[in-house]
Amino acid sequence: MIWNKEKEMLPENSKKAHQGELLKRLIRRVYDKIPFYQDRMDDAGIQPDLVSSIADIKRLPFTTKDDLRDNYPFGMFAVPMDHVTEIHTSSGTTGKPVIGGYTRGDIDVWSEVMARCLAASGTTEKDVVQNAYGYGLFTGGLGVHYGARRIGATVVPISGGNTKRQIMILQDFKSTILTCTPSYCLYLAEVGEQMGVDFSSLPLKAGNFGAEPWSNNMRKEIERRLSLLALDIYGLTEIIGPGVGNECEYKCGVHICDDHFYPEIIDPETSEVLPYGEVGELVITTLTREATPLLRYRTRDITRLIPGQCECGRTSIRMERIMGRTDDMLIVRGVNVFPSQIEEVLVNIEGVEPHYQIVLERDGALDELEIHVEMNERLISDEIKGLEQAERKIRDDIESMLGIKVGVRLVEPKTIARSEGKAKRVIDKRTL
Ligand code: DLL
Repeated sequence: MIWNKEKEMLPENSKKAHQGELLKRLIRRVYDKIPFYQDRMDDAGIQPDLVSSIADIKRLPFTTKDDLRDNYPFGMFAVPMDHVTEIHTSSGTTGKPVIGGYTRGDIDVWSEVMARCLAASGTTEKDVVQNAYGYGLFTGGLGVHYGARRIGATVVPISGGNTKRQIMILQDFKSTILTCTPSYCLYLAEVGEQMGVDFSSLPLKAGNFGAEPWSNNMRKEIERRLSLLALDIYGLTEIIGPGVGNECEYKCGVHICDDHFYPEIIDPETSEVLPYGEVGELVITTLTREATPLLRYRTRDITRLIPGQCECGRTSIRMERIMGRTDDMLIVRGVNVFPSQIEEVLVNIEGVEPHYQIVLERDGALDELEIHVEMNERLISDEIKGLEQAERKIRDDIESMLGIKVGVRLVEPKTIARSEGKAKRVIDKRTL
């Protein structure tokens, strides 16, 4: 379902003109209100009236996570504090968090883009949204909350965790939409199955899953085990939170709400803008954000923009599901490895669960990569031969994909720590 046909199906030319107008206003605003941007632009000799169309965006400076840290906590705010109605932070666990400020207008935009995302997975005012993203400083909980309210659906603000209770509420409240991280969703499936729940008999029909990388195979697994339509939702605190974009029912990329968030792809090494279709780092400009506007923010997320029109009728630009982050990418014996590649293989293998961890160690000069993956109950009761076969298959498939030797260790069911939010997939014990 398309929530806002006028905005989501804007013809190409009108969209470009609209984006250009917003960019002109944005530049003026950040130059006048944020000393950081004024200095940056003065240093680069950029006048705020330089922009005449969206194509001029290429001439503007980038903003990095370090810039935000240097201006922590409120140095990047473009409005006085009495206009800020809410503050959120990124879910990062190390160092100072990254801050997002919201005016009333920002919350209004957030509600609008989140309504688009939830509607894309079929949410209407008749639905019951079980929102298992964490409430609090993390943007997941309240972002979904605002969108569901805008649609007029019934929100169940259960937040993350307390998994047995989640299953009970799912059954008793007849929740039709589930929102949480994909790893937590699989954990819900596991606990529900143990409790003897038949998900196919529940009214659950769809879910918006995101906040961490996941694969198409993991989608299939979630859809099979919970009997629902599983769509990818993307976002980050710095830009708005969840709601930057969502897949539609055609599952061919995340539609970015590009009347609010302007995306570009750059080469992370050279910062050069890459043409549509090429893989690189996603850069986003917040065209309408009032409290914490950002020019060309380097997200560190790796993806590509997908040219062409989607069958759903939306004209918004699509991006491939996030392949990893520039800072998540492991370099193992010189080869770039993304955890999502390993997950893609594991989900296709009989007898193992998509619960895994990648352990990196250094033996002398060589990196050793070992994948710990849980067996399911069936495999564990199998003969040694069955276990060896499963282990060999995983190793062969991963080695042929990555082109490097890896170790595989099958571990007992339910021994890999479950997460209520974002899963921790990599344990890097190398001291470099
Ligand atoms: O994770 C916002 C969010 C909440 C998105 C709920 C979707 C659903 P942060 O904590 O600031 O915000 O983390 C942002 O998470 O830069 C990506 O690396 C990653 N991420 C978010 N969505 C996806 C996704 C929220 N669908 C960081 N696929 C981003 C892969 C994702 N990675």
